[in-house]
Amino acid sequence: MKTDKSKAAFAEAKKYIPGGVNSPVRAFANVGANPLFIDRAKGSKIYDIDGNEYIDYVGSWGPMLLGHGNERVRAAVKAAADKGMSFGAPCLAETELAKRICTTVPCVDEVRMVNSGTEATMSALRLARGYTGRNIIVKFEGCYHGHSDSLLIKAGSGAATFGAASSAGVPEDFAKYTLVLPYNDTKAAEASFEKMGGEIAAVIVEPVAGNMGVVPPKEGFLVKLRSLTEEYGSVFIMDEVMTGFRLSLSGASGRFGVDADIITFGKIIGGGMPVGAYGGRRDIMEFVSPSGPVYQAGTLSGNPLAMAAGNAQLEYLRTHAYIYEEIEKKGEYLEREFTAAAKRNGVAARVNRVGSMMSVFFADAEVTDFKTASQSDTERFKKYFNEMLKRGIYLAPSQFESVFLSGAHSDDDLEKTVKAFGEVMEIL
Ligand code: HOZ
Repeated sequence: MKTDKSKAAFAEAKKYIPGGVNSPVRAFANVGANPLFIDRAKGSKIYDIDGNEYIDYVGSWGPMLLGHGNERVRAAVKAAADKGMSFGAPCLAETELAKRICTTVPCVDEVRMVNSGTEATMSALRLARGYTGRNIIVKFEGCYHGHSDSLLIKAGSGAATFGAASSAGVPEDFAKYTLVLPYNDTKAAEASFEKMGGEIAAVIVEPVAGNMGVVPPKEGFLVKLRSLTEEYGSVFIMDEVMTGFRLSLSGASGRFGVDADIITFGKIIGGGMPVGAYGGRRDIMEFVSPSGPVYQAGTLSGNPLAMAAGNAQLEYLRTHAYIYEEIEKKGEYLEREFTAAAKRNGVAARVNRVGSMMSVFFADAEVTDFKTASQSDTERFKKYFNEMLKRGIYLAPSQFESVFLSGAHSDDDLEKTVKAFGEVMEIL
């Protein structure tokens, strides 16, 4: 596999962009490799600028549930582009997308469009604080909710990858309002609410953690968070940037049957374009400006191209909902075969999966929170990542991310992936 062009492109990029990338995990630093510069993508495949083809399990970090370049999404974006790139004024496609979300996700009455998951979670926190008149936010160790100040504390994803779970530049005065608890620990949540429940504005959680690798919620964890927040009058925020419209049409909240007060969405509702949104109970959402006193704004919010892509993708999912069952089966297949291959070769590995999200941890013990995720063998992951890449399988370049399956992954793709995994386990 020749990657000379990607190597040269990275060297050039480093002259003008910090670390050569516009988002840290992409630098491949943690897996000791040179990032691949991508030329194009179609269906389940991506192609780098050296002309190599890979089966893509990153899917732009989740939104490509239909695979890359879905015809209907592309056609919708092209048609919208012909009418104008940005208006900074209301357009019909915004209401259409908002209505789709509100009618599909039961606990969302109203929704505000923004441009990214980070904006969605940051705005949801401000709203929760404005609504409750309280300051404290509860988050869980290893969960990542974007890079705003209150949330970049003991965070997963790139923060965990680069070994600095809390960022420089976050004033202690801000950090003191963020209470970090272990994921899946209902006792810790109960104890915190008993101690200071009246001061807690919101609990924010990834209903299936995807940014410390995939960690499913234990039975009763989400239900307990729901009941505690209800009892103490705090706002329950489910961050569905990864799981929304992925784990079911109504996301993780629908899949597990647990309602939230606010749900945050990310790029999946924009068909991969820069979109985020936060939505929820009407009485809370009515606190958002111009209806209420919590200010949040943006010229590109509700951008016509992004709305067109989102409407096309969500309409496709609504009318092809069998995709969810198909992807579930693909996930089951990979989980089963990966687990068996690791066992056959005596490799200590744990495969965590929920639906189309999956992670392989090189660990003896079950991975249920950030502590156990961090105990996995990241050196082994590094070798695994590079050997899979050599065999044409493009995985997220970090132990603390997820595999994302799509409707476009074919049986042939999956078989090739299982074959590659088996070969890699033999040499690991
Ligand atoms: N933090 C993102 C994954 N959880 C990575 C985003 C990117 O590099 O595009």
